[in-house]
Amino acid sequence: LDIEAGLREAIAAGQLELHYQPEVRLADGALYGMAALLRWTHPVHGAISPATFIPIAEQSGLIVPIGEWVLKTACRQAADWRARGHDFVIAVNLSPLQLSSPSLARVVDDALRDSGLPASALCLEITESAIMEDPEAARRVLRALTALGVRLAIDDFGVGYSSLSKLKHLLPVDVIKIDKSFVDGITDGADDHAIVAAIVSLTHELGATAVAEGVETAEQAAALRALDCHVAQGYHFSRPLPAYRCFSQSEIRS
Ligand code: G
Ligand code: G
Ligand code: NA
Repeated sequence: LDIEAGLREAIAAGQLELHYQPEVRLADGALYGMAALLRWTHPVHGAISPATFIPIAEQSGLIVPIGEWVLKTACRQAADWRARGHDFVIAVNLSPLQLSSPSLARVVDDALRDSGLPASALCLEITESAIMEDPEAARRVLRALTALGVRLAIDDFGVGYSSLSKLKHLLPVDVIKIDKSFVDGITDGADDHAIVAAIVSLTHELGATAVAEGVETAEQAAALRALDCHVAQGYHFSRPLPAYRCFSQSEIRS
């Protein structure tokens, strides 16, 4: 299977789809946001994981047109949900290459205009490591994005060893997503519990929202709630779902 050649055709052939995973407020179970996650179904090879194809899309530059499709599709879907009374923030992943693309702010602005989605309803997720690769360049792009009124999230926080206060100094952060690797050990390891407690408390001091990733059990959710972590995402609440299933029944656990 030539992933790069396949990906070149995937958008036009309608093989890409977004799934959506809820981000749930721990205090009351209300829906805080939805994270948009890319899925690719190859006509012969079936489902191919983003963990496999995103790095190839990144190396080949294909992530730029694919990312544009993701932004347009996620904004349209969120605007459609809003029109039906579902009011929340839609979170979209940006890859490092998109971050260094000079057209990013225009692409985001176009996606907002096309869909009619208010900028404040869009949260762009950037990994800590993508920012730290070139902090000055990241700062310029992120200023242009925040000038549009969108929110910014630092994804996979904690694995890159940068200090939160340094990040905050570089850019206006609205959301810190705590990496799953820390959430995994929160109920059985003193270290992970202490690390998550520190990240949550710093996040709040900076006026941002803490979102825990990869929450799989009720015990982890309870531990996070006790630490005053505001929001959680993970299989305990819901797997990522295709759009048509998101508000069909009560698929999302609170
Ligand atoms: O959802 P899943 O476990 O399959 O995703 C694997 C990885 O791919 C995650 O790190 C996720 O952040 C990333 N990913 C999923 N969708 C997108 C997307 O639309 N754009 C980018 N750049 N990364 C994505
Ligand atoms: O882009 P974002 O940080 O929202 O991506 C979250 C990633 O984690 C996606 O790849 C998603 O499929 C995956 N994921 C979400 N919840 C869980 C979970 O509870 N367990 C595991 N193993 N993966 C999860
Ligand atoms: Na992400």
